[in-house]
Amino acid sequence: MKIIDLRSDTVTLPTEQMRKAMYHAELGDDVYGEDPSTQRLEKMAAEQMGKEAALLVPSGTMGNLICMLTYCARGEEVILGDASHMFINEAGGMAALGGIQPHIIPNQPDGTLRLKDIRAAIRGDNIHFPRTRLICLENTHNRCNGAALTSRYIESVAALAQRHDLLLHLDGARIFNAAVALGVDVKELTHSVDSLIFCLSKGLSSPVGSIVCGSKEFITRALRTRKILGGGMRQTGVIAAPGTIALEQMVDRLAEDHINARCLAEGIAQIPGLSINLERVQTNIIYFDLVSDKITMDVFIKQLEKKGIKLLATGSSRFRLVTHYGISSEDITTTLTCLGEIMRQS
Ligand code: TLP
Repeated sequence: MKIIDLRSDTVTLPTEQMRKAMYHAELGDDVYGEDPSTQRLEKMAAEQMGKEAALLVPSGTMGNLICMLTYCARGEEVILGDASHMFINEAGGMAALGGIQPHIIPNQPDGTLRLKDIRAAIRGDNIHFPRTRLICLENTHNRCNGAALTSRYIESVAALAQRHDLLLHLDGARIFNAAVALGVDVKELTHSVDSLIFCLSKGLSSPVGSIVCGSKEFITRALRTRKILGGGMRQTGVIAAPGTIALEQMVDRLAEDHINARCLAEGIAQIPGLSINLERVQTNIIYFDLVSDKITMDVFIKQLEKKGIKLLATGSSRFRLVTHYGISSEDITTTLTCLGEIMRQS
């Protein structure tokens, strides 16, 4: 039985060409700055993002943490969304390791933070207050239905940050999904931020790695922070080589994942007992609710598993499905058939 794994785009396996590239990668010790494959990838990533420099790191979580620790001293504050991955899903790293205080404000359903909420969260100059250092955005927004933030919105936050002498960081784990969905060059979404991370290991299907991008000066400091966290790796060419292929070959095809997500969402909307807001479906992440009282979440999950379908429970009645390179349009049809059967029989 084929397993249709819709839990996340992190489950994607490297392509044949990526595996070959890993085998043949030109290698050196990256802590000495001598791994040619890594240097190639970092140069390409910086160019694509329109930044001066880039740094390969083991994961998106470490990339975000490196940026927070590089920017902020202990007791300083970061403004970010209450539904952001950095706040909810990164094990409180900035507080645990950096003594950095997250100042959360509500994420709107479209993933944005309201400018007036950001403004109100910026601390005044008063010895009683922590010093606000930075604002963080997330694009696409994982918990807000994979919403893509527009360049216009990001620029408005950047202008606000500048006016208050603050920095702007972007958790762009899925920034290419945003660019493809909005039909813009990715640089349009990154030019106004001071730093960003993006992941090679999600929709782009590379096995390991994320990239931090920013100014040369910032990346030089981030290199030291990466070392502190134990993220200085040696023959990183084995992960950089497939990462280069990810950037060269796997970006445009994200559009297929978005089409599959849309088909899946439209099918789910037709199934009695399941509820989905179609207006929110923009990229490869969809959320739906089980609204029938005839079947429990546990039974629903078990029955799907028996049919080879995996999904992620994210709330008391809520599920997340993510389309990716390992999911075909036939898999979408199969998933919808199975969902329909389970709900009919319950
Ligand atoms: N997200 C994972 C899980 O951690 C939830 C997923 O399956 O979606 N930023 C965003 C917006 C992310 O969605 C993720 C991973 C990260 C950062 C962290 O990346 P990794 O997993 O490489 O540490």
